[in-house]
Amino acid sequence: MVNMPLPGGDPKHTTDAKDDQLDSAREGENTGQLTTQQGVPVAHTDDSLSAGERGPTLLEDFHFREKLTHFDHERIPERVVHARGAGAYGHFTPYDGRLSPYTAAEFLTDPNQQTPVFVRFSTVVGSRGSADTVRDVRGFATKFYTRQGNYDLVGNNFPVFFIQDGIKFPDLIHAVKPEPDTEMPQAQSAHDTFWDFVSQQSETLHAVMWLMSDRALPRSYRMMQGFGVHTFRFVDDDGRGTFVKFHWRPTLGVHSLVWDECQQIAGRDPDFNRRDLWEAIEAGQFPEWELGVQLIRESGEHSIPFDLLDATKLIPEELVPVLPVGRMVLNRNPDNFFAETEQVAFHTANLVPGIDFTNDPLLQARNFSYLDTQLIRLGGPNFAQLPVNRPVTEVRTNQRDGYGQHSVPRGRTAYSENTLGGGCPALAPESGYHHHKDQVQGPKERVRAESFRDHYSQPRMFWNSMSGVEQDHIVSAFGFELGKVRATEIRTRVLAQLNLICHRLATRVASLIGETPPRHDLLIDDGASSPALSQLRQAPSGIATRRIAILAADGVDVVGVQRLQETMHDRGAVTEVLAPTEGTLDGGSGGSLAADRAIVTMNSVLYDAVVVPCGPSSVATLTHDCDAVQFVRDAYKHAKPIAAFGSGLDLLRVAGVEEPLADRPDVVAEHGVVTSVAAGDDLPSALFNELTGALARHRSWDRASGTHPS
Ligand code: HDE
Repeated sequence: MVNMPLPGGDPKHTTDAKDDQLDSAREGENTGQLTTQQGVPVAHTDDSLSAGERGPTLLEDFHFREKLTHFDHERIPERVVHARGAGAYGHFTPYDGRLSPYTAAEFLTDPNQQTPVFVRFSTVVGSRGSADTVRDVRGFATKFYTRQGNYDLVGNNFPVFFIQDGIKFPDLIHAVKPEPDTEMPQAQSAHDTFWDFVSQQSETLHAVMWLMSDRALPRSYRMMQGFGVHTFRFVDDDGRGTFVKFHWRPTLGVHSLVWDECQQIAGRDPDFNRRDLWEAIEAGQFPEWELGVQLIRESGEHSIPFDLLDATKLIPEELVPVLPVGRMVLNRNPDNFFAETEQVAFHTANLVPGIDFTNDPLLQARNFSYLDTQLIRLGGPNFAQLPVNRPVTEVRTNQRDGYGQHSVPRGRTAYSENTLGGGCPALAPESGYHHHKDQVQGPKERVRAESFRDHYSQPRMFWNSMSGVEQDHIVSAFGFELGKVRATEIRTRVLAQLNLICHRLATRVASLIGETPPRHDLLIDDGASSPALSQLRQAPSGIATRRIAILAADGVDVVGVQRLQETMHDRGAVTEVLAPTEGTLDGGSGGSLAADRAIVTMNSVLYDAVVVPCGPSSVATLTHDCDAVQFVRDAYKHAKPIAAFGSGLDLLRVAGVEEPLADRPDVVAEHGVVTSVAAGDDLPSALFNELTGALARHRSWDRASGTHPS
């Protein structure tokens, strides 16, 4: 399985065992003649066959009937959760054999094996056509096409879940989905039924804290962590088990949007995260994640201060460090959304030797649900034969028939044991999958384990771990969501729950929604925190793929812009020149510049930073263009890096930027606003460096105006 360019082809496009296999299912471009499903050439497809020019349509028009019938059956049920998603292919390689003492899974232990993968990212609540930038958990599901069969790691971008037992899943989802009488609101948790559920189910609180945090608003799928959530089990060659938690860490850092931006983007580009993934891969800027594991000896299970089987708890990295074990790169977009991203079928029970479950009751329920759901969604038991789902290993089962049977099994025998078929397919007593020999005993009963009872210490730890800005965002998010809740008793119950996490949190939220704060501070806070949970406390990442808008019009300083573009491109960022109209801009002192887009078609929420270059007539045009002024205003409000040079500073003044601006060629950089009065060849490289630093920090939350929205 090597990564080699396709013959005669695109250097970005690589081939591996899965890509090769998909080739047999790929159809050529639609360049030949139109045919029916039966391959009969079609002479005419715009008018149906009728009796007379204005007469009724004839039943014998087989082309019409086939065309309409197929169209009528184009839709399949969307996923009941995670309906909206985007996917890509890539590969995973372990760094070395460091996991060999723990697991027999070859794809995790043999650095010479590069395993093809397909990853699907998703939102949870919204329908297939909903916006990407809603406040929600993101799915992060990976199918590893290993040499030992398919392994699916079906995770999320939060390390904890809302409930402890899968039997509550339909209740949770019914509460958060649009309300059944009106089918409103779409893709939002900000409504009565969700908070009614939360207010009575304190086990939801930890995941709810994550949902109200910036983690629920990822800037990009490429910039979010992934978690397996449950405690799984590694099993070595001798059958010994080790508990394991899986982590994906993006090399681009973990970054979020702000809520006000999310709402604007939902209208301006509902495909924001999907487009970002697609475009980055097309541009050869392949997203990468490091896989990490937290390992806990089976004998050490009870040294962890909570139950490892409880999916509402995380293991702080400070307690059990995350061991980096390998790297995943996504480098190929699918050819067809429906065939691949829609039809991919993940299942928590798709395991390979070396990995096993635990008795986590949420995981046990999932092991039932995923197979069950594919049967209705993909219409029968043969969905594993769909091109995206097929393993790269050979498949030999005794299963036969069913809707959508694509293979042509040969021979007389489809049962085991047989003698007529030579005993084949034969069993694999050594290399086959063996379930871990877990000791279980106890009475049959419907009961929640005592060890699952604490629902407050980890939400509190999460809250304590946040920086001040992150806490502000959480408070505003609660304010927004509960502000949408109409039933006062639900608001009161939620505030009572928050009071058990932190009295200050409850009081701040109450004041935002005009409710009486809970009167007493009921808890003793042990001050526990896990600094690794704070996004803003993490070291700044590079600026690869960050998008910079350059606002320009006729008369712009072409030399200055070109120097900016070259420098920022060298550092991996993407620049686009936005002007009042598309076309070619005349430079103020000669030369010209291509405008990539008209300002009116874009908005600062679609970029990470904005630059206003010099050019007196260019800037004069922009200061009279409401869209350009608003562009800078929004970027400032959203705490984004802003740079301006020469006369470009005038647009910042008109937009109400309140930071100190340069009055000399020396660069002034205050709270992510980077300015210099120099232009063209005289532009100091410090301007580029300060802009780079501000982009790497992502946002400047300490703006003078202090008005950034959360
Ligand atoms: Fe899922 N989940 N889930 N889930 N889930 C589905 O399977 C379910 C849970 C997750 O891109 C469904 O094929 C139950 C936790 C992802 O195709 C369904 C329970 C986590 C995806 C289902 C959970 C997830 C799904 C819907 C509680 C994170 C999208 C369509 C017991 C660790 C996969 C489908 C994709 C999808 C059931 C809880 C992640 C109905 C019953 C916890 C990423 O089977």
